[in-house]
Amino acid sequence: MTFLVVEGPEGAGKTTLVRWLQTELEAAGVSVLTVREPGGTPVAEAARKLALKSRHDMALGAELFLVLAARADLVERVIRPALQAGQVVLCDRFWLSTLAYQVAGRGLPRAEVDAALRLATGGLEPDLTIVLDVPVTVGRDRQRTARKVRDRFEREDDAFHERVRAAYRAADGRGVVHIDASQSKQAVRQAAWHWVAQTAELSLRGVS
Ligand code: T5A
Repeated sequence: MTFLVVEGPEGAGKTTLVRWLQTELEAAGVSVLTVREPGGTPVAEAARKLALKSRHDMALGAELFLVLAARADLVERVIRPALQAGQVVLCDRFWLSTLAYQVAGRGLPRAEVDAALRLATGGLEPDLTIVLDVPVTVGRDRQRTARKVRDRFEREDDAFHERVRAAYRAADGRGVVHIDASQSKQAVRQAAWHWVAQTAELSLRGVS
């Protein structure tokens, strides 16, 4: 039972790293389930569409509860069953995204969001959270080069994204590690694999 999360600001390379980790873990004989947030169930995908693509203005609380509705459904219907079945779960974004975007970015109050997060996840915490760090301009350039269609968050100004980045850089606590993602993909993979291998090993020892 190992729950791994990759986090970081826009264009940090999360999805690229998650795909690579999945391939490497599978090559090592590990059964892996990969998910991304928000999304991963029909309800969560519907909430994602509203939160990211809606053309209508929305209350900040509405945005928060859309991402939390997605998370609640994903945790209960996909992540917990997979962990209970002994799979490693690899998740592209999780609760730290909510603290970075809805608390630091949007300015919602931390204590209330923490309480709502606990309700949405039932207290589930990752064993490892890899936080990728890149300067805002580097992440945005990467998105432009990848010709990504901009969503509601990506259309926010640099000040918003600097607050998001600062929140990620300040993140600490159980299982949180930071990697300089302005390095080459190869260097990022090497650093990430170090932590993933260590965490999976510890967890395997724990259940044997
Ligand atoms: N959100 C989400 C909230 O507000 N609250 C929440 O609680 C949650 C869960 C999700 C949005 O939802 C918000 C935050 C987000 O705005 P998304 O599209 O799923 O949106 O996530 P994004 O972070 O926007 O995805 P991106 O694709 O922009 O960023 P990634 O995944 O970090 O970057 P990736 O891997 O796609 O790479 C981008 C480009 O960079 C290259 C890749 O090849 C690719 O072309 N690249 C590198 N280039 C050079 N060096 C490296 N080391 C590189 N790594 C990758």
